Amino acid sequence: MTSLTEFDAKAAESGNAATERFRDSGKTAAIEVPKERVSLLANEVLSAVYETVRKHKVSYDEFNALKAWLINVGEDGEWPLFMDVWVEHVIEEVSTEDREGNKGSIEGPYYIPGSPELATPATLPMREDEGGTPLLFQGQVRAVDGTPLAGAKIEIWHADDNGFYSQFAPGLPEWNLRGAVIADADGNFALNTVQPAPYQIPTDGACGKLIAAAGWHAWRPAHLHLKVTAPGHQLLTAQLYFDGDQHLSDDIASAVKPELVLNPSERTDAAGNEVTYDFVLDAARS
Ligand code: MBD
Ligand code: FE
Repeated sequence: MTSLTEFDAKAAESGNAATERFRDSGKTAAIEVPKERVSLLANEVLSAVYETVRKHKVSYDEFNALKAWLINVGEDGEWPLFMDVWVEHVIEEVSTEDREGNKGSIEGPYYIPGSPELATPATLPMREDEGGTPLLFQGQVRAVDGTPLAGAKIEIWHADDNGFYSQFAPGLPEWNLRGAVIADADGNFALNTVQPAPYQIPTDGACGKLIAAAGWHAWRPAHLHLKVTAPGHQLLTAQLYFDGDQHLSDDIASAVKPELVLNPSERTDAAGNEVTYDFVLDAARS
């Protein structure tokens, strides 16, 4: 048997891996949504559906196509992908609208907690021949009042130069391009990685079918995912993008904000690019 590479990735496999991860994450364990709230939200969403059906006289063929497609979303394990691509951005928006510090962005389906902790200056775990332009990413983590946050943790994960995430495509080392950098006593951090490439969400599953059937595209701009934490402060979940990327203005996941776009410059002391970006964390809600 030949061993699989990342290029053998299948939507249903990455989808099912994301579904398993979500089930195991404990995110739903303690949630009890009050009956009144469930009724209110379910009624409003269904009313919006009825309105669309009446307005556009949705046919039985269209109704059945939708039913079949919804069944496939589940079979392909793509509910996490669907929810994160088409819904999470507005949840993120309303959840963080009172923040004074850093803008954030959506988590997406491919976060894995517990990545290796690395002292600054750090290099993310990567293969010897990892593709992509080397990137030195550095900055400082501060509170809203400017106080440096010593020992802040910067978790980072991103796709490789071919658009694949470790643990969601075969053949990649377990923690490839995933790590948790601990800032120094002045809140400063530096980490070495490679610049990711623009990324297409899986096209061979149910979400890809919707995209093709609607004549959309599947692209997200190249992005780094981050979670920044420090004691007494709110978790910042963010993504950082790259100036000049052709998908900044038409991200399929609607997750780009102007404050999150990096503009790296070429290094003069080594190969690759470098960029500085500081994180400002809001105090924990009291
Ligand atoms: C991704 O890499 C991603 O960041 C999001 C939001 C959805 C699908 C794949
Ligand atoms: Fe991503």
